[in-house]
Amino acid sequence: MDQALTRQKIKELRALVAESDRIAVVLQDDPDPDAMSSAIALRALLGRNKQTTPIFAFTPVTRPENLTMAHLLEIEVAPANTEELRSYDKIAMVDVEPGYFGDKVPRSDIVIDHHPGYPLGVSPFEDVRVGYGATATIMTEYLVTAEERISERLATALMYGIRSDTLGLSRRVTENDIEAFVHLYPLANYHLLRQIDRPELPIQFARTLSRAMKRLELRDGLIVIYLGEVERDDLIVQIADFCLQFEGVQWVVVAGRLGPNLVVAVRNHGMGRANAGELVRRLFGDIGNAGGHRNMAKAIVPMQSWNQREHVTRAAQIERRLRELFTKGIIGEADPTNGRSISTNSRGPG
Ligand SMILES: [Mn+2]
Repeated sequence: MDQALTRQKIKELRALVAESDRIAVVLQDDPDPDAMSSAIALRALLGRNKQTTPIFAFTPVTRPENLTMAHLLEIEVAPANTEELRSYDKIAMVDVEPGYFGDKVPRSDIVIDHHPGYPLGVSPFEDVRVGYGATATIMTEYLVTAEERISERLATALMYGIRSDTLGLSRRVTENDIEAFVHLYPLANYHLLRQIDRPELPIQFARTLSRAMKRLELRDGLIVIYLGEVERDDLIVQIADFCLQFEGVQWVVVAGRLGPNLVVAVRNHGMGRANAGELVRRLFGDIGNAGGHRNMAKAIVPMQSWNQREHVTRAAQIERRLRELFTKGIIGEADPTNGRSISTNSRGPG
């Protein structure tokens, strides 16, 4: 950690903010743990509370783990509105940059982020550390350097933020992220972390799951399951993670119908060239939202668009067709000469 730089930044930040300023912290849509934890860390660093420094986002938190986190750690994210934001003395952005919002956010005074690809020199205070795995790491460095007390709640939030942005310290993680994580470790509350990690499954889901497990078939290292109608997105994701644990499994595709959409979660063990994110973009980019990383990806396709392209609607047919698509897709991925890469403007998870 570069303490001299961080110390300088803290000085700049504190000089910019007047005691009487009302500050709005604006987060990316559907805020994630890194964003939420960074927001409450900024508040702590500036010695503020939720009245003087509220947190906003244009769309609410939706992922169940993130909702659980917000609930257990008492992080309130209010709906943002351009007009209302104008009334604040300062606008801060953490884990996101002005370019993300376009005209929706009237001004930006403070930007702390780790995402690449945005122009600098837009806001009076900027600290963008593109190499970092999480904004929560930057915020932890601020708090440590400023010798601020890190409460149990804040430590738990920041640790969860770092962990979720780096997939448990396995993706895009730097020494700095690990150092911050280790610092937070003794301060965090493990009981709360466990509660955030393992959201309860609805009891009626047991039946859906048992039907799916009965059909489970491993072919070419690939498991494909279509769950039919599910009530929550994370049920699809949890089953995908679960199936990846079976012996001999290299790829898992779990899909379900959530409201009007077909949601497809993809996992792999990351061997060879195969890239889950590229694969879902290639398979579903034309009819829905698809993206992700090497080892995990997701597609959300309106059922109507799926029907128009695939002409299959019965559960067994959907499962069969998904297997066909992915079997072909994975074999295609393994052949480097066939590796088309399609660009996308989706940020993907994280
Ligand atoms: Mn982040």
